[in-house]
Amino acid sequence: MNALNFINGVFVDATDGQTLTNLNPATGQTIGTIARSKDSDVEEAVKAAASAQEAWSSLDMLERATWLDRLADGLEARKEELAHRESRDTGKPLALARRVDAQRSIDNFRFFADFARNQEPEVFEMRDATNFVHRNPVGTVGLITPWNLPLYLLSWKVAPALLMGNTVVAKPSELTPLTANLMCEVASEIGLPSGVLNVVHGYGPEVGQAILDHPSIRAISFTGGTATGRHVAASAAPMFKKLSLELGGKNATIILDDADLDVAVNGALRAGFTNGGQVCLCGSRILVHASIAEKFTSKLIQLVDEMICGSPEDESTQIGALISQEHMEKVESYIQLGIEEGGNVLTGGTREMTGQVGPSPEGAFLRPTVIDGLQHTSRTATEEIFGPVVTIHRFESDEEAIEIANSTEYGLAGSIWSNDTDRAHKIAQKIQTGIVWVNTWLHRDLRTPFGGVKNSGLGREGGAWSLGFFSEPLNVCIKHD
Ligand code: TXE
Repeated sequence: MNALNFINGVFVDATDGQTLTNLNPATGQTIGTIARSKDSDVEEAVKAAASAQEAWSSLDMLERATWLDRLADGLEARKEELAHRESRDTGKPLALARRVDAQRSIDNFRFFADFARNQEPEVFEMRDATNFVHRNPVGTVGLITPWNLPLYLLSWKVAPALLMGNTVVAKPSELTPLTANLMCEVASEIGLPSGVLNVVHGYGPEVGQAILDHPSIRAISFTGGTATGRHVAASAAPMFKKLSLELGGKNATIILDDADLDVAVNGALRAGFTNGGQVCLCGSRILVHASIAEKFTSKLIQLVDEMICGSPEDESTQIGALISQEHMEKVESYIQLGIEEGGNVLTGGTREMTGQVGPSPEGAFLRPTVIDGLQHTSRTATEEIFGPVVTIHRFESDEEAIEIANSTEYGLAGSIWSNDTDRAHKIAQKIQTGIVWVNTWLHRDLRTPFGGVKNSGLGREGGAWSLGFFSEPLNVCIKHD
C-alpha cells in the first residue's frame, strides 16, 4: 500500500518521483512506498488551497459543519479498515487502534461539527454602541503531526481548521502516512471541494520545513517532540505565523497515602503503558507516598508482568511493537542510563514477545519496564523516554510530591489518586501543567483546553481554544444613532 500525496482532490506522486519506504514495525516488513515531497510539492498544495479558499470560507460555518459530519460518517463506515491501517503503520495493538485511534478520529470530526452548532454570536453591548466579533479564517494553515496517534492527532487539527473556513496543507509523520490518506480517500468519496484538504508526505527537514517556510501558510499547528518544536517556532516566528505547539511530556502519576490501592495501581498501569508509553500524556513518573510504596510497587510489578506483549493483530495484546527499531534502541538506551544512574530495574527491559522466548529481531518489541531507586533529578527521571518505561519515586508529604512533580522542564499533564478529592484538587492546582486528572486518566471532554506549559508547548487545543487558534477575530463596533 503506497502513500501518495493528496493535492487538489487527487492522489499524485511527489513532483520529482522520489519515495521513501514504509515499514511495519511489528514485522520489519515493507508496507509500501511514501511520496518524498519537497518545496515544489508544497507549492502545488498551496496553490490548490489558495484556489479553494474563497469558496470554502464563504460557506456558512454550519454548512462546513455538515462537511465534518460527512467526513465522520465516511470514516465510521471504514472504521475497521482505519484501525487495521493504523495498527500496521504503528505496530500498536489492533484493539487499541480500534478503541482509541479510529474512534477518536471519528469523534473529532463529530465533536467540532456539534460544537459549531452550539456557538452563540459574540456581541458586546455598550451604552451607545454594539460590538460584533466576527471570526474570519486565517487562510491556508499548515498542520504537522507525529507518529504516535497519527489520525487521532491529525483529525484533531483538520476538523477545527476546516470548520473555521481555512484550507489545509498537512504533513503526517513519515513513519505513519496510511490513515492520513484514508481520510483523503473519504474526502474524495464525499466530494469535499478540491484544494480544501491537501496532504503532502515526506521528511520533516524537507517537506515539513517547506511548510514552515511558505509565506502563504499563515498558521502552523504542530504536535511532536520538544526539540523539533523549538525549530518549528524559530522558523515560524520571524514570519509572524500563528503557532500552536503540543510537545513532549514527563508526566507525574501521584499516589497519595489515602488512595484506593487497586484503583491507583490499575490507573498508574494504564497511564504508564497505554500505546507502549508512546503518548505525550503518559504518566512516566510514578510518585507514591512512602507509607504505601512497598505494597503499591509489588502490586504494580505483578500487573506489569501479566501484560501481554505480542503481535498487534492478536486481540489480547496489550503492548504491541514500538514505532521503529531506532526508537526501541532509544528507549533501551534510557533503561541502560537508568541503571548507570543507580536505578534498579524491577521488571522488564528485555526484548521479548509474550510466549516467545528471546528477542524477536523482526519486531520492535520491548517488555514494559519499571525502574526504582532513581533520584527524581536524574536524567532518566526528567527526560522524555516515550516508551514502556516508568520510574518510581517516594514522597513523604503533599508539598514534596508537588516539588517532585514540578521538577522537570515539561508541564503537560498528570494524575492524582486519592480518596479525598478536595485534597487532590488543591494539589492539582499547584502542579505546573496543562491537565491534571483525579482518580482517572485520559478521560477527555473535547471542550476543555488541551496543552502544556514550559517545554511541553505553546497554546491550547480543544473546543473554543481550537476555534480561536484557527480564526482571526474581527470586532465591528457600531455606534447607535
Ligand atoms: O517527533 P518529531 P518524532 C517526542 C518523543 C519522540 C520525539 C521524536 O519523545 O521520541 O518526540 O519523535 C516533523 N520541520 N514525541 O520523531 O521529530 C516530522 O516529520 C518541520 C512527542 O515523531 O517532532 C513529524 O511529522 N517538520 C509527541 C513531526 O514533525 C519537522 C509525539 C513530528 O516529528 C521537522 C511524538 C522540521 N525540521 C513524538 N523535523 C507528542 N507530543 O505527542 C521533523 N518534523
